[in-house]
Amino acid sequence: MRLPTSPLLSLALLACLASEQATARSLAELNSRAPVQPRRTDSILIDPAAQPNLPSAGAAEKAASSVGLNLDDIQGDILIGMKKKRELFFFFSITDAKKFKAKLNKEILPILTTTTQLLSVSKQPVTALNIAFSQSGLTALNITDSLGDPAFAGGQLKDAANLGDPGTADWVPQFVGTKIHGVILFASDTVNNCNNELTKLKRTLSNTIKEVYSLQGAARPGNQEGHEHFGFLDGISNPAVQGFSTPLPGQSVVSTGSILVGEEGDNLIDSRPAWAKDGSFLVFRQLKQLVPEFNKFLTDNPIRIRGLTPKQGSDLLGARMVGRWKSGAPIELSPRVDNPTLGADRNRNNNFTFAVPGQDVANSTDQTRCPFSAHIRKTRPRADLGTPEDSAHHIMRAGIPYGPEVTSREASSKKTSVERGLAFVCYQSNLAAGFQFLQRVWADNVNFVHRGVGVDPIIGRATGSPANAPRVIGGLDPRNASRPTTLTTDFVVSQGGEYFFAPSLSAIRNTLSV
Ligand code: N7H
Repeated sequence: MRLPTSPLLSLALLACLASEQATARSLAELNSRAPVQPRRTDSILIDPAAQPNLPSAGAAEKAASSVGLNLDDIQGDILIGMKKKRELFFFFSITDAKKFKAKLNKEILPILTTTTQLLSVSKQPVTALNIAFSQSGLTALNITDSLGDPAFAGGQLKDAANLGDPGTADWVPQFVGTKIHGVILFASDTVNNCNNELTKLKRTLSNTIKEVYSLQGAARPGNQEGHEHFGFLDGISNPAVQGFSTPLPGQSVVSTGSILVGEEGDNLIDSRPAWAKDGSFLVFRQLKQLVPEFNKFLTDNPIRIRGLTPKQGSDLLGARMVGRWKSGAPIELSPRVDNPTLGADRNRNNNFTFAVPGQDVANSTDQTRCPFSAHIRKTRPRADLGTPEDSAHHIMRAGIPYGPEVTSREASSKKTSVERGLAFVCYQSNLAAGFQFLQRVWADNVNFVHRGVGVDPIIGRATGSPANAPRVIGGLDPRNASRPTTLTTDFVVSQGGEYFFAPSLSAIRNTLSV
């Protein structure tokens, strides 16, 4: 090739050639690395109108930088909430720690999904992947630092009685013992994607781990998307986390450190090992739900109020047990019939307290709108404990339903024959203030928020009581709040679980995998 005589032209041509060569080189490099993943056009996440929406990647980045939070270092599931379309939980034990650490560093770390990645569809991988370790898992990895959380250190099995579980006869056998060292979460829009990624991962980790157990979760189909198996819309009242999202009216606001260890607001910040920063304690509970039995109880015991049909009376009883209608509308704002427009309005569906104007909260006996025992009042009493609301016990719920829809045979026999329920997941920086507190101190306590109101009818059980022991619940009848209702079935049955710690990516890189 003849070179041009003009020095300017030759410079331009050389630059052009160099850039073409660079492009060719980078394409070749790209091709020699991982196969190009198909681009995602559809989100991994659901977005029901009633749930707080996620911030855009830009807004989250701006909020995060204002508090010095690095969303690229925080595993994606922690701040996202109950929004996955499909999620597979894979529980494993480590059989060769040295080889596992090498794989963790080289093969798993690069494919872990960060918070930033989940916030925009174009950055989402085909299947998102997160990892968390139990105390026995950290021990297997030779991590000797204490994370400063006794419940985590002891494991969930030790906590079973404390949480109100009537022994462990109903537990999935694999959760009994300390065999589970970790859990890998796969989230995608199809079960196939989750399974394909699991197959790849098992190949990658072969000879370093053993599969212990797995559970596939899925958002319910059609217009039940976002609803749990009893039919109620879920994930409405997760808190807004400072440095991440902007609160909606009435939404609780928590400090970054309520959810993330080592951040501002983590009350044990000084005693945490440095590497634990920006990790979070993950509670996993497999909670079986007896849906036909729950429905039968509602059908058999409608609240009889003039103007309501028996079906409406049954719906009202269910709504009073939960504190919200199936649409998500709070009964505090719509006390007699469902109001789907209110339920779907994220700007209004959290904007309430249970305070009655003119009544002293501490001595209030008024349950005409919402019973003291209702699930959402037990787990977030709002102004019942005074204002401003104490945010010490807020958690980030991130679970997903599992199991099939109720079959027509089950519906007609009013008996569960196929297991379904909630793969309950929540994140917090302190188990004793978060999940453990909500379950033990509030939901299972017959005297919270007032003496004798009974346990939470959805998840509450008096500690030490046998399975299906009668549970006497106050306040479910709005015409006569002192009339107790006795439940003789546990509609939610704990199948056990484990406590995990979901570390930051840098903790995995610099500490857990070396
Ligand atoms: Fe609950 N349910 O369908 O009845 N939950 N929950 N939960 N839950 C909530 O407000 C349910 C469980 C909390 O801030 C809603 O997002 C079921 C455990 C908290 O106002 C519904 C199961 C724990 C809140 C359900 C189950 C909690 C909450 C309303 C088990 C903790 C927010 C939707 C199978 C120990 C309260 C919403 C607030 C809300 C149901 C489990 C805690 C519909 C079926 C184990 C903190």
